[in-house]
Amino acid sequence: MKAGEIAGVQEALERLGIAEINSGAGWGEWIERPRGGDLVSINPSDGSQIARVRMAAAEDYEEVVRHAAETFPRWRDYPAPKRGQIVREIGDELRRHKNDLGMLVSLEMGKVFSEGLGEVQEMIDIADFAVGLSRQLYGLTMPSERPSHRMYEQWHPLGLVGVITAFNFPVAVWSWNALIAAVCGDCVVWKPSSETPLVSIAVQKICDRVFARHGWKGVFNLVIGRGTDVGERLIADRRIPLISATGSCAMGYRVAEAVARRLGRNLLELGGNNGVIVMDDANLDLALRAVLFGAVGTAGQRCTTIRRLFLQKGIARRMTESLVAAYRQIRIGHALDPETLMGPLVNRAAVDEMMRGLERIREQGGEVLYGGNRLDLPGGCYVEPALVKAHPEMLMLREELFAPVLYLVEFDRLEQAIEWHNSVPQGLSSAMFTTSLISAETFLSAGGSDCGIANINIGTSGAEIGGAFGGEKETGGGRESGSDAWKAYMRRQTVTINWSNDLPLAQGVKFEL
Ligand code: UN1
Repeated sequence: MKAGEIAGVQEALERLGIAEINSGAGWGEWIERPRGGDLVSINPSDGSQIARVRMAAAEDYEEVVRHAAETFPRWRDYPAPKRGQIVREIGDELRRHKNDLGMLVSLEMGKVFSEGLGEVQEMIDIADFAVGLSRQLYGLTMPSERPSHRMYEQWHPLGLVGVITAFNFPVAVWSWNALIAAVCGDCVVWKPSSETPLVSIAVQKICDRVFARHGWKGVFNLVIGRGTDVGERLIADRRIPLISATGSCAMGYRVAEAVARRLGRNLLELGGNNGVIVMDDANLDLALRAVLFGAVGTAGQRCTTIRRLFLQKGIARRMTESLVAAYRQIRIGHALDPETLMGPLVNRAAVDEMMRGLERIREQGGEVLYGGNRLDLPGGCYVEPALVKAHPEMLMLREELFAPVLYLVEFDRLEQAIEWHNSVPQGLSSAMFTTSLISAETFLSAGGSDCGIANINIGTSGAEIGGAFGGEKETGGGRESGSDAWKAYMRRQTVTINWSNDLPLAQGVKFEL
């Protein structure tokens, strides 16, 4: 089945203006023929070609960044609440195009339609949040130790922000960065994943139209291209004070190194290896539903996916049996089929990676209780999700295998579970299922979960935009989205004003002729 043959898809692509050959480089105008070669966007649900994109080469990158840099001083000086009004209109347009965009997300990377829609809703939510924020970029005032002196801090726009996004949340994570950066007064240069070029072009086009209504271009900018042509240039570019990147830990090490070499700032959102602890006293029905969504949703390709499940001895057998029974019922198929619960992996390489991972799991003594097979369906990207009985010392437990593989580990005591839970290099999201206040508070205390996100009676994935999102250790330490994550996109200036005719020095220092 061709992409265009699925009911409504061709019309959606046309409404979004991406049905044919697309330019992958623009700042509000598109470079007609960028010179970085062609990229074909493939639908992993059936292996068909969706459309074609011309990628940016080094000179196209230069042209885009030049426009962004020229725009910045004007955008910086445009009042923040007015910037917020433009973001409000972007939110309105996203609402209008929610179905088409959600469908395109599903088509390009294979998450089921309901999750595709959820992704667009996440963009709409952050737009609303950013609008409010545009009137709340507050600084503090502090009492001065000197008479007739006033001290305060103010937040200024930072400049250009480079945003590198991954295939699994191809547009939502961009919006966390871009919509907040925009109200903060920054211009954004976006390098999306090469797996998802079309949906990024569609979003850029929607934003372009809104900006054009207000006489702006160059605030949001897009460069689709190879890592060597575009990615490496972006991270090394001294005109770009902040690089926000989402992806693997390996990618994060590369970005951090290149950005540090020029003393730039980075905001990293890297691998997760998220654990859930289920206590004997938990509501198991709740735990089962949460684990299913957290481990199988997005075919195990969220950075927040549940990968390690720690089961207390008293409920381990029951929970394992319920999971196997539930996994048997998971309907696997085309991402846009309303019956489907789990779509394909993003590409064939991801399937190979999962199969290699499962081999290593078996070598290390892991026992596959269910699933883990490649499925012979069109496109070649389908797998069964896997349940693996694992020993706590298994090396694979320390890795993020970006596929639907869930490790089950039994434990006796809570302290033991917390120790095992924390004994991995990554630290993004975590959860506990319990009805005991003492267990819950132990998990949330400073000696409990070492992750950036810790939940009780909720899975590890599906965070709301209102909180700060990000993790510790090899996850990279960045915080995006809600709360005060906006501060990463601005520079803080501490101001002291002397409104007297004396010059008292701080700390009582005397220095007079
Ligand atoms: C990601 O997988 O990179 O919490 C982001 C969640 C989503 C975001 C995931 N709101 O699962």
